[in-house]
Amino acid sequence: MSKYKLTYFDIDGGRAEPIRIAFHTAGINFEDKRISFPEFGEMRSDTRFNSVPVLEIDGAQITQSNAISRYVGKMGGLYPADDLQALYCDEVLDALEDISHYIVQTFGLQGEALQLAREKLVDGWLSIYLRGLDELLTRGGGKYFADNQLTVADLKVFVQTRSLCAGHLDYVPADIVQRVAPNLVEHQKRISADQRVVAYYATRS
Ligand SMILES: N[C@@H](CCC(=O)N[C@@H](CS)C(=O)NCC(=O)O)C(=O)O
Repeated sequence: MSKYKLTYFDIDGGRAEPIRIAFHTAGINFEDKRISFPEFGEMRSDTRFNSVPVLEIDGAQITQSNAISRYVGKMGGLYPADDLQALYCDEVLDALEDISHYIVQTFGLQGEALQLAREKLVDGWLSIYLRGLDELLTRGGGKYFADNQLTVADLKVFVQTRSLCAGHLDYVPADIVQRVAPNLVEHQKRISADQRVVAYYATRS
């Protein structure tokens, strides 16, 4: 059996969270290495692309959260075997990466510059992507994004919408998902109640 070590920030969210849930669902033991921001600063240059998450498989470093999600998702029955459904799943995963990219562009800004950038984000890319994801959920049948069952795409959307609804970002109203993509709020509730997700968070409390 391979040895897995996943390194990411010590938050119950972000790019590593769907991978952690998928590992747990797959019943695969992994070292959940959680680092502080100063610790990241110290190890940053040792990672392949100066970023996390990093998955080590028997000591060999793998990067790119979506690729890792697919890999672990396959082992946990959370990735479609059908090619078209896999494409649907991948489309969602990559759209979420785009959202992260636009959000990260506002990090480090302060004061009025932050407010302006966040308001532009809310009216622009964030609304466009939330609306698009709402449509993709409808395409998937309304409950899940692909395969008519829980996949890593659902986990990644759930992690993002949960964060938005928690109001973690200044100047991004906590009701943006409700206003722009109400189906995603229902989706978030559905995924958070999924027994595999509940079982994972039971290990965190
Ligand atoms: N495409 C990469 C992006 C990784 C990434 O940007 N990670 C952020 C944390 S969520 C990071 O480590 N950023 C480091 C930095 O900007 O210095 C992935 O999906 O894993």
